[in-house]
Amino acid sequence: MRILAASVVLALAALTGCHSGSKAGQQASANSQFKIYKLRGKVISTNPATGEVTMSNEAIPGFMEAMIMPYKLKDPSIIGDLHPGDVLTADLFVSQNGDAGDYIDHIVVIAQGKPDYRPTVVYHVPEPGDAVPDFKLRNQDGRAIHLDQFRGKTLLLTFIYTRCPLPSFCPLITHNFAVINSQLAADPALYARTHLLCVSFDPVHDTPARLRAYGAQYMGSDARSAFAHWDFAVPTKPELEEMAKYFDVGFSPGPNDTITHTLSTTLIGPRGKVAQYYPGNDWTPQQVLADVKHVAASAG
Ligand SMILES: [Cu+2]
Repeated sequence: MRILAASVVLALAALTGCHSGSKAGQQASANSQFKIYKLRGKVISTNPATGEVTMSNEAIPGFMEAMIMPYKLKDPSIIGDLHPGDVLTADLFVSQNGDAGDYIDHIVVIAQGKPDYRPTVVYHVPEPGDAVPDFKLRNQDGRAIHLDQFRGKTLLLTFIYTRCPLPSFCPLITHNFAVINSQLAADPALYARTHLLCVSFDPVHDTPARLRAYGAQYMGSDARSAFAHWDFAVPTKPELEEMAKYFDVGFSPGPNDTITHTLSTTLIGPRGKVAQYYPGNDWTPQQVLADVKHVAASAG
């Protein structure tokens, strides 16, 4: 399996474990809501005492200008792995209710300022044209499915877990999928050439029955036919690890038995290649629907 996209030189895991649960930036209580932005920039300096990395970042359209500012690391223990001159991407979690600090997580070093460390986990950032491996999962019917079975169709894939308490995370993404699903249904020819897939990263809790109930909630039906166009599936733990690396989705144990995670949505063309990648939660159903139509149409 090809792990590195052409532009990705190195990556390091920024997934945090339980050891970091008490820091200020991580009080993601069930009420907190974060908006996630993709941050990209160059490290200017690091401060191990505060767990902050000062970066010269590129503009985030609609949110912030290009500037130099410090960011709190979700996992301060990785600060020794970051060096002035490193170019990195990260997910910037911006608290929407002000009582929890902003932080960055899921850091990918794409160019090193100083080549002196070895990454522990190598992530892949999906890029158009990348061949998607034939990942295997079990769906809401308890049936084995695999990605290659959707060859010939345009496949929209995202990651969720059914217990997610944050309205702007999994519930929002699944709602967006429901909007896309019903708009596709309005065009039978397009509907026949497309498929949706929600992948759970919670194999312990997300049984087929639980996935079916969750899906039915968003589709307004638990009829078998309702799932014919939209699967909810979960891989085994080892398969999930590979999928997470490939699709650049990060998750780790969160407070109150939740899962702290990033978001990752990928549009896959009929030949099994990445057509478009949408990190975070700031994409709209209209935008993705337009891309789905474009990919399905250009495939002939
Ligand atoms: Cu979630």
